[in-house]
Amino acid sequence: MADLKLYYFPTSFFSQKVLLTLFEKEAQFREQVIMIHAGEQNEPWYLKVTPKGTVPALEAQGKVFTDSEDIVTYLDKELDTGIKLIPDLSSKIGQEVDKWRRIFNDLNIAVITYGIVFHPELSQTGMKVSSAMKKGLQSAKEGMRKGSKTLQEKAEKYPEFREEFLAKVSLQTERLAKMENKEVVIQALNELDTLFDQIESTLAETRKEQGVTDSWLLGSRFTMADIFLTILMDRLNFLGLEERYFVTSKRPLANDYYQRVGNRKSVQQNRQKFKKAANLMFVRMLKKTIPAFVGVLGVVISVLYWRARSK
Ligand SMILES: N[C@@H](CCC(=O)N[C@@H](CS)C(=O)NCC(=O)O)C(=O)O
Repeated sequence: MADLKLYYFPTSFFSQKVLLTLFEKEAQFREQVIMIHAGEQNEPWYLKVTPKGTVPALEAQGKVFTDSEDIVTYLDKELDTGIKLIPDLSSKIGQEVDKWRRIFNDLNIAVITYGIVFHPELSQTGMKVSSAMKKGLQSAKEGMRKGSKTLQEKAEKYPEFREEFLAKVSLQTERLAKMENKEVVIQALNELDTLFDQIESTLAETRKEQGVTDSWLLGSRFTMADIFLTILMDRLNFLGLEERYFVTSKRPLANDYYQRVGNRKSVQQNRQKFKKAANLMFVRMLKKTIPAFVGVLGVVISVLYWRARSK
């Protein structure tokens, strides 16, 4: 099996797509967390890995893949673990999976996620975040507002990555305008309602065709369409929007799907990673806000260690 190294951040939607794919395929991989809320993706060393300065990125067989779609396509093709998530396009299921990948890829996840951070009143039940993660998201929000200036300064400081930084400035300015515009966010949330109607009717059709009640989106086989649907539902749940999109009284099949998918080992592994992000942010917040505390803690641990040894 190829030596794989994944650069990612656990709460990043596109990183989750790759992580869940790796867990589904039971793959072995090395990993490095990139603290995107602290701007580590814009450090020169990481830009040497991927000039795009985004996560995820995958190093494999001397190459670097820098887009989650390319990464999952590569992984599914190259990792011969007996589990295939992207069926051949010549089959009916292959075409269906392809259709759903396009549908999910058209969603503007950044606008949906940060749309809720900017307009929390649009969340049904409130975001499910620890205080550290809330702070991380707030600092990401502020970072985005100040982002253009920081990136422009970086463009001057590191002329070899000037183009990349300036491209990011225009992308982020465009995104920020969308996230800050409540109407645009409401529109994106309304489009999700239409999508979930389509998901509910597809789940009903699949059940009817298969004659079973425990099928996935397109059949008994868990595919890349399910990877997308799972991380989308996890994201909406995290944003406090589960009651809007998949509460039993509204879309019972989607709700049932969400309960069942939570039993998959891969999904649990992915959720563990997500939880870890909260700890990473907490440690960072601690270091930033009370560096002396970390120093004192280090001294206390050392003293306790030497005392224990000398007994
Ligand atoms: N199309 C890319 C999108 C990657 C992307 O936008 N990643 C976000 C996190 S979900 C990121 O790295 N943001 C930090 C930044 O752009 O500086 C993919 O599918 O991999």
